[in-house]
Amino acid sequence: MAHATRPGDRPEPTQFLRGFEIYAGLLGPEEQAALVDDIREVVRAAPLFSPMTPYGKPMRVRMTSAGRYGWYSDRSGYRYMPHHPSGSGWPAIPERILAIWRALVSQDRQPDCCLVNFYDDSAKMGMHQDRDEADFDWPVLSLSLGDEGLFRIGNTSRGGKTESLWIRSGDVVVMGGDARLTYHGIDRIRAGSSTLLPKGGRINLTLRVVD
Ligand SMILES: O=C(O)CCC(=O)C(=O)O
Ligand SMILES: [Mn+2]
Repeated sequence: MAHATRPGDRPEPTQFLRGFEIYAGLLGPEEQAALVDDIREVVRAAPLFSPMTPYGKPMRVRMTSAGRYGWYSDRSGYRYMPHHPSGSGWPAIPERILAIWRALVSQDRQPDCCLVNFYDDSAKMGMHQDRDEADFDWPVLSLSLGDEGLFRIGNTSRGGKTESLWIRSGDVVVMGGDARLTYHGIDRIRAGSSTLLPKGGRINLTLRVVD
């Protein structure tokens, strides 16, 4: 990481927004490129798919996961699954990604799931809470690569005023504490804003403790 990583010396957030900790520019260009290689391996083992919402519409974002669990959705609802829709197990969470969790969240408990979201130029994600996990004391760590995404942060109940910020490649956001159940979403992708991914688009990784 670009910032200090000595044990016990955590990087400081560059901004707090509605209880979310923003670490702008935490990951330098070389680390971002290495993370993209890691994600390519994950996607080779567990191809991206478009989950169906419980309402019967396919999600605009394509997804897969690494870890003991992967996030999944279909007509039966949102949940974590121990295997990919193909029936294969999910690949392990790459070590480089776990190291970011250890530096910012915990050395004692690993995340169970690394959800991989891929946004093409026209993809977005509606306002939602992350609430399919058993224990909301653990934060969700979000890491972004590639094109910029307009991240909207709301409140702990639906509706009300919101605030938005552009999340750039290499930025990390930790959603925890009183903000663990704050509504959030991605309004749009700024096509061509990064050269990290040869074909463009945005990758977002979220690390989650599930059970
Ligand atoms: O893409 C992002 O920055 C947010 C992703 C997200 O909220 C989720 O996967 O639950
Ligand atoms: Mn979320």
